[in-house]
Order: sequence, then structure tokens, then C-alpha cells
Amino acid sequence: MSERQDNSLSFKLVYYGPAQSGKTTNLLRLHDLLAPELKGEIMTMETKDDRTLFFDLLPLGFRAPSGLLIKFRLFTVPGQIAHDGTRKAVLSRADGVVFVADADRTQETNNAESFQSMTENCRRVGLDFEHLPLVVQFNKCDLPTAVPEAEIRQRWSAAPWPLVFAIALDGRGVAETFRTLLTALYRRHADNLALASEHGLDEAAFIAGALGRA
Ligand SMILES: Nc1nc2c(ncn2[C@@H]2O[C@H](COP(=O)(O)OP(=O)(O)OP(=O)(O)O)[C@@H](O)[C@H]2O)c(=O)[nH]1
Ligand SMILES: [Mg+2]
Repeated sequence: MSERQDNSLSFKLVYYGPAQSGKTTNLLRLHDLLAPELKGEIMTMETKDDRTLFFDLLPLGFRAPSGLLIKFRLFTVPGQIAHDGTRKAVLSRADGVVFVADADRTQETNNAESFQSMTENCRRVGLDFEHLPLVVQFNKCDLPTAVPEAEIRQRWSAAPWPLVFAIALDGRGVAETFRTLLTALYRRHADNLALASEHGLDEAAFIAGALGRA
């Protein structure tokens, strides 16, 4: 998170995950669903077959009662194996991550490899993975071949991160995922940034400011 002289804060949030899991779709749906005070244009960079080559970016923001401007920059990484260098660069200085897994049973190995690469890349860019606000989304729950929610929950029961089940294609679970990440982000930083005491932002106001009407 960067604090600036101009009374603003900027949080970098990254959607990470294996190729084609629905990271870009999450950002596109968020852009449709959210109405924060400030919403920039979504920038997507896709090749002709819809695969992210570098990253996508969605800028959002709102002003706290104190006047502090709170900005969010939401990025996606490219999931294709070949783009690991780009993933590392995008992950650098992230304040929070959504890991978008593909619920399709055929994607279990790809999910596991991508999660592993995320932890390694966090280490390489100097992020404290232990304390990183992280939400795990299982997307594509509409597929007939999706692993059932109960089975996924059981498998992840020992993991400390919140799980959200989504069908990003029709927007389901997309705002909930973002809201869950904002909650973790707030709890991580509220005290050191004096968000409640100096800026008039309790957790609900922080989340409502970032989401707008969603
Ligand atoms: N069935 C189904 N398909 C989805 C869902 N979400 C996304 N897709 C489709 O999955 C494909 C990949 O989606 P993207 O959002 O481009 O995936 P990505 O993770 O950004 O892919 P990379 O940029 O290559 O890493 C597209 O054809 C989407 O329409 C979903 O919830 N269900
Ligand atoms: Mg993409």
C-alpha cells in the first residue's frame, strides 16, 4: 500500500490463478456491478483468443469522511504458464490477492501448480505471504464437471483463507469475493492507518465506499 503526500492511499489488489480460470471475467463483471464514487475505465489487454497477455487493470476509489482518498487498483495476471515473469511483476507490491481457481475437475493440477507458483512468486518479490490478505475463489461452479462445493470445502478445511464459490460468467460470487478481500484488507491495515479513529471509516463504511451500490 502506498501513502502519498496528496492525502491519498492506494491499494494494489491482484487476481491470480491458472490459465482461463476467469480472472479477466471477474474484473469485467466487477466493472459492471460496482458503483463506487470513483470508477476508472477498465483496461483489458487480451490477444485475439481472449487470453491475457500482460494484465488487466480496473481502478476504483472513494473519499473517506476525513478527506482521505482511498484508491484501489485491481489487476489480473496472465494465467498461461509462459508468462511467469509477468505474473511476478504484477504481484510485486500487492496488498491483497484473490486466487481464482477453476472448479472443473480436470483443472485440479493446474490449480495446485498455480497456487504453488503464487506462493513462490510472493516470496521472490518479498511479500509476506503469511499475512497477505487472500481469498480463494472457486469459479465456474456452473460446469457439470465442477467439483461439488462440499468436496472443495472439505479439502480446504485446514486452510486459513476464506473460500467463495462463483460463476463469474453471470456475475455470481464476484462482488462477494471482492467484499471478502476488502474485509481482510481492512482488518490488516485499519489500525496502522487509523482508518476508524482518524478517517471516520469503520469496516462497513470502508467496504461500502469501495463497492458503491453492489
Ligand atoms: N462456464 C463458465 N465459464 C466461465 C466462467 N467464468 C469465465 N468463463 C469462461 O472462461 C474463459 C476464460 O475466462 P477469462 O476470464 O478470460 O480467464 P482468465 O483467467 O483471464 O484467462 P487468462 O488471461 O488466459 O489467464 C472465457 O471463455 C470465459 O467466458 C464461469 O463462471 N463459468
Ligand atoms: Mg485474463
